[in-house]
Amino acid sequence: MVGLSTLVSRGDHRALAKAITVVEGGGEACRRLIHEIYPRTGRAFTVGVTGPTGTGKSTLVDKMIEEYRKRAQRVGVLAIDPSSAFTGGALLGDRIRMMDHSLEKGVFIRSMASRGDIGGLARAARNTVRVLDAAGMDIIIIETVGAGQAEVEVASAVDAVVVVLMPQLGDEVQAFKAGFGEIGDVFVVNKADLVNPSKTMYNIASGLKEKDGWRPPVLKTVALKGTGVPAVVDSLERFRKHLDDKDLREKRAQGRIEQELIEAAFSDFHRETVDRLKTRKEWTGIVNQVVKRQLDPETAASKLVKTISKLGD
Ligand SMILES: Nc1nc2c(ncn2[C@@H]2O[C@H](COP(=O)(O)OP(=O)(O)OP(=O)(O)O)[C@@H](O)[C@H]2O)c(=O)[nH]1
Ligand SMILES: [Mg+2]
Repeated sequence: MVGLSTLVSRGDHRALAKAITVVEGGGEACRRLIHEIYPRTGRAFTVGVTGPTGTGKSTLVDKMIEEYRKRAQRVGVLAIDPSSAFTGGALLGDRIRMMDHSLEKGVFIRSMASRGDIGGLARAARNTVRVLDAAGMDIIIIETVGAGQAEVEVASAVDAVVVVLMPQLGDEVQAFKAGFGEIGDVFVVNKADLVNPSKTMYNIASGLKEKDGWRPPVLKTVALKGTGVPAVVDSLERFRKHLDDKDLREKRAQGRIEQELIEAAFSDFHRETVDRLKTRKEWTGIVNQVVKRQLDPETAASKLVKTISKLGD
């Protein structure tokens, strides 16, 4: 029987969907899969697309897929849904809107629910990127909403970040100041058909700083019609070249691998330790003592640290 990882590297869509489910589930099955595919990753260019709700990210991603297909690139997309139930409708809309491409061999689209577990989500997202990378996708796009910790984490897991805003939202520049300015490599002011975007573009550009010799461009688009989208893709290609020319890709990867390993190791350590701790009689004893007020929680915690450090023996 042909293994899942082999099917993934052949770009088999059903195998891809299955592999991503494995990765989402985590644990031993995920570890085995990543172990097998990791040597075949590292080729894809990964792009995060983020910004406030409703600025047109999904519409833009859809048009970016089209543009990349014209350039004979294979594209994988991971849409991270906000956990909020209010967006159920928009979520479905996203799926339908992006569906146009999903039957095509060179495009694979998947969405993932954020479930409020940021660490787990970032880990699943990183591993999903690896699966798509091993499957031969040239470009991998991750769409996230907002400037919260999840976005910052996901943003730190990709090669390039596109921040999508729209003109005169009123507080878009404020939202921008609240964190988007730091994470973007390319800025897009979408819905340029509704309001003249010049002022917004100027405000954004004047707040940006050059980073490692790259000044993030500010572009305008009408994603609905595809206007300006080739220029977004051109900018991403230029940014990719900039990263390669200056050997920045490895340097940036180093930082995010460090972060990933620390998070993954501590998360696994935490889970395993809790499981083991709960099998010990000291655990029940200490809990009971605190319940009966024979022991205070602070002293109990320090006793547990000692118990935990002996677990490894
Ligand atoms: N007028 C105009 N409307 C647009 C444009 N791009 C997107 N829209 C519309 O804006 C709405 C939101 O677009 P989406 O692509 O779903 O936006 P999003 O940023 O992905 O939204 P969330 O994922 O919910 O944050 C939809 O009704 C789109 O049709 C544009 O360039 N011009
Ligand atoms: Mg969207």
